[in-house]
Amino acid sequence: MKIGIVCYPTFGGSGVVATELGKALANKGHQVHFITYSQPARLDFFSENLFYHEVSVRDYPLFDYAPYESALASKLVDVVRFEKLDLLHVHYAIPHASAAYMAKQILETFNIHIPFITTLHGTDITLVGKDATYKPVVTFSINKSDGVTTVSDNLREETCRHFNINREIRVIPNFIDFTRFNAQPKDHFKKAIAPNGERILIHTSNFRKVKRTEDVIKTFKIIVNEISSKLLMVGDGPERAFNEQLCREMGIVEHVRFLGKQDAIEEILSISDLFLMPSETESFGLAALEAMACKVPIITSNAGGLPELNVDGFCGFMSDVGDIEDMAKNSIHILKEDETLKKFKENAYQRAFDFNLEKILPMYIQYYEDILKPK
Ligand code: GMT
Repeated sequence: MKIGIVCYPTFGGSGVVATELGKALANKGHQVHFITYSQPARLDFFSENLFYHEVSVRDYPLFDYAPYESALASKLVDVVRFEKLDLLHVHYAIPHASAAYMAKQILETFNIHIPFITTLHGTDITLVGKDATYKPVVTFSINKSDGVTTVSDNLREETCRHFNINREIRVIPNFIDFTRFNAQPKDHFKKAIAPNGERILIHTSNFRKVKRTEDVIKTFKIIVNEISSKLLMVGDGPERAFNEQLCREMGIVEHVRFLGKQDAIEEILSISDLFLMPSETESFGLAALEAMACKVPIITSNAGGLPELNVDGFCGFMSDVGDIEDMAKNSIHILKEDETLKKFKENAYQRAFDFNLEKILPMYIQYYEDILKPK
């Protein structure tokens, strides 16, 4: 198949899933064309089946806001016509689904019929999409997509609850590539971070309000009073400066390191003992799955789709949003005894296997084939 993938090319979860999916499809011999405004973060190597088409937005003094959606739709028309694509797969509804719909209508005038699939990832529904600013366009473009997937049952339910949806939505969860994400022996690195054998806790995110990074720090403060430990805060975003200040006020700076954005996240996960994700909402929780694949148990909230990933008491624990006392108590339970930690680490790895790329990729391929089948 010749597939066009549209996504946000950043470190965000939807961009990561779209890029990893494209890479996996290319490995299976499909031709994959990424169409976006800059090279996707994880597309940093050569493959004969992978192509990248940049959407450049022409600026003009009249524009306060350059019209990216129109530029994307025009680029889609161009790439579909000249690369003879079979299918478009757009990740994150806004503005990708409506741009794909527009491109599809334009291509009809050339007698080219191209189906498009929209994958909803989370905030395009739960935060941004349901806002009146975008809601009519999101509703329309979901209903006009030839196929729609969500990354969890919960996100499908949320989509149907908040939007007037008149079509079937298929659930295809996030996945993990074990050839990249696995526990690697990085003892020298562990020693540098935790020279006295401290337990290492980790949080990775884009430090937006929805991630409740403040809860990570407050939970850690309770833990460090009881267990000798270090906290790694990986990523960057609007809450980071405030979080650093909070650590100073709480007197825990020497136990917390803010590492900023990191490419080789699997190496940092490999030295970690516990992953914290207290999110306000989380449609799936890809970052937690990446941790589990590296044998790191998870402490999460029970929001959104997290109960579809975290098996309470097996690979980690879940608490109500904001219940930092409970999160700290559960963390201490996992971290206190070596034997308990070892068991949770193995269980985390085992649970991650349910989302192995090799198992989830065929679901996407099957869906593409279903959509392409003549009706
Ligand atoms: O929340 C993020 O980090 C980014 C966001 C996105 O759409 O780029 O992530 C969402 O999509 C991921 C991949 O499908 C999911 O694993 C995340 O749970 C989801 N984030 C939220 O729902 C807050």
